[in-house]
Amino acid sequence: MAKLPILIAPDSRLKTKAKPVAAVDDRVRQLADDMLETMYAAPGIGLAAPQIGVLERIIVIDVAGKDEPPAPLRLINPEITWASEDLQTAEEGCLSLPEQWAEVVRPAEVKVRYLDETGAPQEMQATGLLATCVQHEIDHLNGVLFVDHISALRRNMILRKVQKWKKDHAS
Ligand code: K1U
Ligand code: ZN
Repeated sequence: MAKLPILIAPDSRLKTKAKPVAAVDDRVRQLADDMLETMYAAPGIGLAAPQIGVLERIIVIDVAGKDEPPAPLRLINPEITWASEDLQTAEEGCLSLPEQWAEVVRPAEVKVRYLDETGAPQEMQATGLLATCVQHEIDHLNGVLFVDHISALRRNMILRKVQKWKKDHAS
């Protein structure tokens, strides 16, 4: 396993649509494991491959609470097949926009089709934090950040703060 560096905005790879995975093989399984290690270390509850500079459609998620056993999910080529008309508002953060949070409105419930780490097709139904997180991660695969869902005023404020964070943390 390996912990990988996470890209911080602005970075053109975070604005690029990722390509589908052609075959779920040992390379993809290793990448998903490395992404989970990177996500747990950050710490975070999700991570998409473009955030580590890999433009492939792979996301990992674990929304288990502090007092629950880990529940890692590896989703390859995830697709939203249904979204509720009901919306929910949730506070979102992003490992590529450090220390920034904003309220984002999204469908309250989604169905997602994906391949698991064996390459088998699966479908999940998600509500609550899992619904928020899986939509946030699939957005990353399409080059979309949570700030693209908020007002231009809030977005520009956040992007300016992240630019300062990046300058202050440059090595
Ligand atoms: O994709 C990412 O950038 C990861 C992001 C996922 C996410 C969080 C909140 C709502 C929607 C999507 C994060 O994990 S931000 C960090 C975070 O949520 C967290 C940090 C410390 C403790 C617990 C959670
Ligand atoms: Zn993010």
